[in-house]
Amino acid sequence: MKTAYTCFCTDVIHEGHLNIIANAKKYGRVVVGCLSDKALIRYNRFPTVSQEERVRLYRSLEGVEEVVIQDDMLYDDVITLIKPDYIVHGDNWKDGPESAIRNHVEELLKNYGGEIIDVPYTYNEKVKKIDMQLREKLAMPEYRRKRLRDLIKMTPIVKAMEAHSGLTGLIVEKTVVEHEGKLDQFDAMWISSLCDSTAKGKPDIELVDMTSRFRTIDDITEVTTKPIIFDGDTGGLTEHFVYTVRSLEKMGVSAVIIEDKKGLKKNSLFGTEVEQTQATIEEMSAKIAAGKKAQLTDDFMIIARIESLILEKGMEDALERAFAFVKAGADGIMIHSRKKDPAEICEFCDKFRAEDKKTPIVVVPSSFNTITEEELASHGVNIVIYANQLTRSAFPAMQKTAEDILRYHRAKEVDDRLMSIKDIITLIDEI
Ligand code: SPV
Ligand code: MG
Repeated sequence: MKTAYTCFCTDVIHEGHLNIIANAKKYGRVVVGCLSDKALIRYNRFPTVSQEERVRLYRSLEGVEEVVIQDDMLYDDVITLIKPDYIVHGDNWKDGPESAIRNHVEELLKNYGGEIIDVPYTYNEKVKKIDMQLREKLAMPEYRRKRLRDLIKMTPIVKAMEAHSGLTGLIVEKTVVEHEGKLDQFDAMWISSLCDSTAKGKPDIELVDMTSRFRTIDDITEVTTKPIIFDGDTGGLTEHFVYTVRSLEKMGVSAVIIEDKKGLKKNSLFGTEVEQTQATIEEMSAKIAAGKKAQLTDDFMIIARIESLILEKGMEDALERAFAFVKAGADGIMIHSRKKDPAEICEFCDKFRAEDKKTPIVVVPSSFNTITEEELASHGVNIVIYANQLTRSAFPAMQKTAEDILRYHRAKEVDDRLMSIKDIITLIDEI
């Protein structure tokens, strides 16, 4: 008897999946692969049910004889293991980034005469609605909030990209690339004080008030599902910070990062070029402890950001603060640096990890941008934040367009580098 294999990465079975099984059955014994959590989060949307539940769900389907775990979005391992005669898939993988996976499967099957069966993709109102319902579930505060803690467990390094508007939120939500045969996407969003302020034409000095910052969160949560890490600046007065924690939890934000500075906060990338005052260990610890006491859910994280390297106070000071802030209740440590060389960040991470194996470490490699995610993970980093790159790429593009229209007294010269009218009007999904 021949074997027909199909890989599922869904939490809900609809007629499209049943159609795949029915087609696979025509070719042989049906084996379904359950894409593992680890692979799923790179490839598809975040799961709303556990890997074990997905296996149980697929096993319960009529016509399915066996369910195996597929641990990688590429099929190498699973093909070696079961040598299926047929790989059955919706024909939607013929286009877009997924086509790289199809091409790879085609090569693997050539080795022993296996065949791909592309089944016409089922897309109707009912399937569309199920898809929308799943998205809505993920966007709910209680799902979104806990997703960051889940991701830290699921992936070697969580990748967060800045968002400061609905549109940038959509870019972080939807951008998927294919590179060396694998798909990848961002895991989370960073609501940067720098970019949120800049988008409003204001300096990054805690001038944009919390109500306005919350409005930005609302704009983003309206159109996305990915978890949010909020840049809480200094956290403000402890008496205010406790209210901020409650509001953020309620909105479904996963984490707030507060930095150990007081008085007039300036952006860290100014370093010692401007006057900035570091809070004492006692002051910052009291703020963290008050925030943790105010927090109502188990999901939310308060992450302490250490500015000792930025303010040139030395490695020992940074480490002393890190251990003290964890003791005060911090759920994670962000260590910042504005050096181009990542050496001091790596040294901090190695020394911190020597004593604390589990508290998540967060870094923001804006200046030390040569280090790769893999290298950061090897030093024990759990979250990498790309804090401002979307803003920094959009700004010069807009400025040049404005200049060129002024220069040429018409828009023709800039048109080639603009998104087409058709693309811009279809960019936002209709309900
Ligand atoms: C931000 O993005 O606002 C940050 C990170 O706080 S940094 O600008 O590097 O200080
Ligand atoms: Mg900031």
